[in-house]
Amino acid sequence: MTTAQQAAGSAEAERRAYYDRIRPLNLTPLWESLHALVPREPQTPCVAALWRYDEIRPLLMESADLITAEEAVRRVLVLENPAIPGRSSITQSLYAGLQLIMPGEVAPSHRHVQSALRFIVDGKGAYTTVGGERTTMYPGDFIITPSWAWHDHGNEGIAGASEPVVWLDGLDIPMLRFFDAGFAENDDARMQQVARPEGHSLARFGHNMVPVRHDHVSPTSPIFNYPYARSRDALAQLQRQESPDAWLGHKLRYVNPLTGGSPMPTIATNLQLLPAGFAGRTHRATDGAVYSVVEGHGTAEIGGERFAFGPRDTFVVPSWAPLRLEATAETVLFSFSDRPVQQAMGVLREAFLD
Ligand code: 1HN
Repeated sequence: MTTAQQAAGSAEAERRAYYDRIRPLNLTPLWESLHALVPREPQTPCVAALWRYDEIRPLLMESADLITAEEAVRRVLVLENPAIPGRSSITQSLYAGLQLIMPGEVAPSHRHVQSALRFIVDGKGAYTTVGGERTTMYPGDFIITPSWAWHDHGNEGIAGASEPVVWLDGLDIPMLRFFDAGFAENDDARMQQVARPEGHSLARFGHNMVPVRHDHVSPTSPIFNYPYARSRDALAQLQRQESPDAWLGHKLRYVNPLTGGSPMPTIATNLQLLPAGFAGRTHRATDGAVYSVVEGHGTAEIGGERFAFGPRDTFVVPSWAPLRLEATAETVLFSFSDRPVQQAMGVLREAFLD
């Protein structure tokens, strides 16, 4: 060993001894962790992953034999990012799960400060009641439960149909946990009293008009069901009328009609159409995103790894991972992310590559 090596070794030993002495006082040296705390670019622990609905559906149905919706409160299989198991998180900031409600079941009324979205994946005949208004849920509908709004779900069937209904839940649970700002309570009644007719909020706010003398702007959209039929029509018309964006295809974001911002303060949502044969360019953004495939088939290349997708599959794109989308058949994708929070903080970055 050279003299220089000996000197470095004893300096290191001195430092370790010093760290040992300050640890009991709850002190730690920044210079040992500075680079990890302030990375040159995002260093997410999360990985890309895809959940195949064909594989999950039988397991979801099996869960109905194990527990009722009422006993479970919410019968959900949580989609966990494989790199951070045990945290009920699909990204660092977002929760996702697939919820099942069988014919005749009720998921009892409660409320919490976490905001929730439902994206209907499979089956019809279920409803959700949010703040006293009920809406029937159809595949592809995007539905909101605002922070602190009472909500219960049920499945009474419709038009002779009586079938299991499955939706993708997206919540800002990890964000609320981060802030230690969570509150929740159960309702006295199992189901809410319905206070307004079905379709009321869509009639008032869903046609590029708002009621005169309605001056209460809340951070959550007053529309709580954005029906698939309408969003899908818009995409179909755009496809006939303009060429697709080279990175995103035809992509629309859902808006709160009173603000033009995202429907929920913490979560942005989008619906995009990729024409058959679409071969997109690569893009990335600091908001990791969760995708639910509504229609079509294709490939998501995420950080160089290829995931083949089909209807009802879910996949997650980690923060800053390069994403390239291809569609073999005409494809419709729903997606959500924490974009509004990053925008409020002024830290959102995205790059369109290739
Ligand atoms: C919740 O209230 C629902 O209301 C779904 O359907 C998933 C996950 C964690 C906490 C509350 C729902 C949830 C949840």
